[in-house]
Amino acid sequence: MSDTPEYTPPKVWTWNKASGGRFATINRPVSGPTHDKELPVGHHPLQLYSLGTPNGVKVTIMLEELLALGHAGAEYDAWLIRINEGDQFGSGFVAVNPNSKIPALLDRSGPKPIRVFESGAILLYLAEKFGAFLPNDTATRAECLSWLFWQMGSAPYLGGGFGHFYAYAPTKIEYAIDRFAMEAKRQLDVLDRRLAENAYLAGSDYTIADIAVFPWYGGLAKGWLYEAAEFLQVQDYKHLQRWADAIGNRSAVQRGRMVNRVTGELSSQLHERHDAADFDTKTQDKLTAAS
Ligand SMILES: N[C@@H](CCC(=O)N[C@@H](CS)C(=O)NCC(=O)O)C(=O)O
Repeated sequence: MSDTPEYTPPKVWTWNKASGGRFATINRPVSGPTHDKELPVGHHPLQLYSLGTPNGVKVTIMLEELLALGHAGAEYDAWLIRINEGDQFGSGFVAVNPNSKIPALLDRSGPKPIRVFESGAILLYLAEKFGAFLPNDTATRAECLSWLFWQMGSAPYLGGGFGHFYAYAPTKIEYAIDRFAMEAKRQLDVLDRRLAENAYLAGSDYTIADIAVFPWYGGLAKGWLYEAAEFLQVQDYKHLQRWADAIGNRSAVQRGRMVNRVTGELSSQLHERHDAADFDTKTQDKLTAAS
């Protein structure tokens, strides 16, 4: 066991602002806006307010996939919400997502704007709106929705549990890391077994279930999250690796991963996306850097 000193919780919890950890400055025990700030609005039917984290990337991948299929109505403006600077607590953002978390979508294509928050709800909304990446057949649709909701329920153990305690917490707590490493590996195994028998999560077709799961578990398998590839021995999940490679090679996925991204190589960061041509500038940057 670790030698972390014993903590006895007080009778009543109070907010310790100096709790430390990577996100200590933005965490609060209350909701609602902290300041007045309107959100910018662009020309396209869909306005996305987001950041290139695994939850944000689900939506930009979906939008790029829809555009690649020829759905012009999926044209979007992607605005950057810098959560480390508290943009999610501006009044305009809170009006679109009362939960103050990215991603948040405003569909302005109809007579009245429609807000959608929670990445799983956004994927489902877009899939239904455009009739894409959601199977029609009852059994396959049920399988797709089951994996979509599996992702929504499971990823908090990976991000808020394993990722938090392994990479971000101010002290390394053996008990917490053990508990969540075990759960992360169990989840990887769940996916690996499913993908041993199916090309994609819902069966033979690529769906919103894959789009939801890829940024988290594909990212973990490819070593993009928490520098934990060796610790979790992700190379052992062979079927997950095969699936992550197949999805990661899709050009819409590669574009979606660049949008609202603020980390990694500069040439892979497209802070805001307002036009398909915005990616060309970035490709040009990459070529210039390579020459
Ligand atoms: N269940 C939500 C989770 C969204 C979420 O946790 N977003 C994080 C970034 S990945 C965020 O905005 N955090 C800001 C904060 O907690 O203040 C979803 O899938 O949309």
